[in-house]
Amino acid sequence: MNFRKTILITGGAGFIGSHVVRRFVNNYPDYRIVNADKLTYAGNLENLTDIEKKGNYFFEKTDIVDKQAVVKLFGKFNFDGIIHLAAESHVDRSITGPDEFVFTNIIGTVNLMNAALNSWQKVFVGKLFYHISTDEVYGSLGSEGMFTEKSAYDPKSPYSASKASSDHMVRAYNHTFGLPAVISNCSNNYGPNQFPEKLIPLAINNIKNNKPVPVYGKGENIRDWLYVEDHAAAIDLIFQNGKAGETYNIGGNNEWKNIDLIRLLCKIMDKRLNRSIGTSEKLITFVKDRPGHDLRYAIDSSKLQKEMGWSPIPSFEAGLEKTVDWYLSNSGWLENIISGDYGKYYESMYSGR
Ligand code: NAD
Ligand code: TDX
Repeated sequence: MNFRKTILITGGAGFIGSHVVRRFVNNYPDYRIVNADKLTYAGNLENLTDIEKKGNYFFEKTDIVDKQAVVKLFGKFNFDGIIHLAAESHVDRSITGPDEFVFTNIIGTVNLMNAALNSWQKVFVGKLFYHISTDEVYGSLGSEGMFTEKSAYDPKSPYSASKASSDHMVRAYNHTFGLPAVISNCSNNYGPNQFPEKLIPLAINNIKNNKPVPVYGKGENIRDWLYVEDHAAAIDLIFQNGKAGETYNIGGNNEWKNIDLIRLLCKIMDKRLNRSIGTSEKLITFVKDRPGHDLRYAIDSSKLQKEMGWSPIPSFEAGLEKTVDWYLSNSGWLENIISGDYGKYYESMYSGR
């Protein structure tokens, strides 16, 4: 088949990447979608079983830190667009082991941009390098205000510092070499297929198994939660309509204190597991805080809403219920993770906390 475009999606076996791959494979049958992923602990091809046999989907096991592997990948395919999601993504892991964050998030991004420049040879018509980033690059907010595209960068964790560095490199490549690049910075995602190191799936798994639900500090930190399919829809819009050199903020307009979110989740779990109301809440356990824990994130996504007509789903409770239902009816997916190295990770991160 003759494909109209060939698109590289990096990190497509991860949480957000798998939703982006699925959306593009299904919505654009005339695009060849190449998912390049190293399959780290967070990469899981089980996330894509429903589309893996489609004729426009291709998987390449690739480590983006390996320069030669990246050059080889770009030699094999002539990419028109790159949607770059591959990253080390968990803040707690960046505190216990920052090096991998520097390698993958910074060097990996530079390797991809060098390969794109080399492949496109200054003929940039119809080409785009789209870098997926996070609201954490802006640092932490007090009780007022929201991050806009103009907010100053002030990253506070090794994770956010590595993402901020990669954002700076993308802007520098755009400015210096003319690489047609866009960046989006998104708030906390939740939904099906999220690795259970992150707050919501970790809590769902622990509540289900009657284990303590660890809440850092007093549970007063605030995050702006966005359903993962809303992020994938925003990525699609920005990939099709975004202007090179621009940045777009993506957020749920949905701020929750961690403790209030966990209480809501406990109520939903009580209903779904036919437990009397209040049973799951008893599992909440306050534990030692994350070092340097950012207090509050909130994103102003009015630019994206105005320019591209994007908006997130209105009900967080409905999104959480869908998420809980997915985890409860995909217990095999969760078991496959829990039975691997996850036990060791959990022990090292939470015992004695
Ligand atoms: P994830 O950890 O679930 O998935 C990351 C994927 O990248 C995995 O499939 C992993 O195998 C792959 N990967 C890691 N290192 C690699 C390497 N060296 N080479 C090739 N592949 C590699 O992450 P996620 O939560 O889906 O996040 C995806 C992207 O979105 C990241 O860039 C992250 O910074 C960004 N982001 C995430 C959130 C969130 O709430 N999860 C919010 C905003 C932005
Ligand atoms: O066990 C926990 N207990 C707890 O209280 C965990 C894992 C987290 N928390 C807190 C820390 C945060 O305030 O819950 C909040 C959410 O934590 P995470 O799920 O680890 O997400 P966060 O640190 O906010 O970062 C996420 O959002 C931005 C993603 O992991 C990043 O990849 C993304 O860029």
